[in-house]
Amino acid sequence: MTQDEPSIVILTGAGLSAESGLGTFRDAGGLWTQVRLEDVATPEGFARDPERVLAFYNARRENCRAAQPNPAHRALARLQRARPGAALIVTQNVDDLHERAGSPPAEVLHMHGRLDRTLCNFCRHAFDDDAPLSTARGCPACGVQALRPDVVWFGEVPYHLERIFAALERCDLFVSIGTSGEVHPAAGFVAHARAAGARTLELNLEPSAGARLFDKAVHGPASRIVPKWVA
Ligand code: BJW
Repeated sequence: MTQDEPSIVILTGAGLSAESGLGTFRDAGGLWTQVRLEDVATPEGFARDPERVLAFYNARRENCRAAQPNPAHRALARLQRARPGAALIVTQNVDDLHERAGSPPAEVLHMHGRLDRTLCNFCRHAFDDDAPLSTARGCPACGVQALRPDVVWFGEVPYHLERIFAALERCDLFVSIGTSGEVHPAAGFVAHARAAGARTLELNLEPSAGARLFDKAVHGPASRIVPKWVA
């Protein structure tokens, strides 16, 4: 294994940022119990009512800016800084709390995109920008008024999949933190890593949908169990 080939792949989900005040999706009181995901997190929902979708994400952007990394984000950043190139974070989270906790940006792959980036739904130009979105704003590249947050909705293809699957096939250890294991393709990563020979560990509040595929599990709040695992 060369230095730039990670030996640990860490998949993170909404549970990691829950104690930073950002809501999860499927827990009691989670986002998908408050709004219909078909309305706000699909290309069809955006086509039907773009103003509604943009208002939903403008509010999420504000919440994200106000949130702070918690001890679990900081512990993962310490691990990465202690072992440069050895631990790759693959996050489903669209917040930037890994980076703000000190994780090297090149070692964090945002497979479901980022709230602080904007995408033109017409020409696919993507750029750093978290100013409020509206249907009146035009794309800086093509001028068309079709801007949206650069996040991956249901039915769209997640980012960085080639690099992620290559890392899963080479890693010695796969760790899943704060994710329900309900959403594909991320839900299949544990089986993929395991089939390629990795040990597997789940750190979550409760057993996830894929719980039987993990060699070991620790249940509890991320801010407690992640620093303990890293130490
Ligand atoms: C704590 C905690 C604490 C709480 N400490 N833990 C039928 C079968 C299989 C697949 C499909 C199917 N029908 C359709 C599909 C595909 C679909 C899919 O998976 N659907 C399922 C729902 C069935 N997937 C897609 O469409 C994806 N694209 C795709 O498949 O493309 C095709 C393709 C793939 C590969 C190659 C080529 C083509 C895209 C999925 C996009 C998901 N987007 C969202 C929204 C992003 C933008 C936004 O934020 O608004 O991503 S949905 C939402 O779910 C978000 C999350 O990243 C994602 C995962 O959620 P996560 O992180 O797991 O959160 P929760 O809430 O579910 O779980 C939190 C967990 O934390 C819980 O277990 C808690 O207990 C725990 N927890 N507090 C520790 N303090």
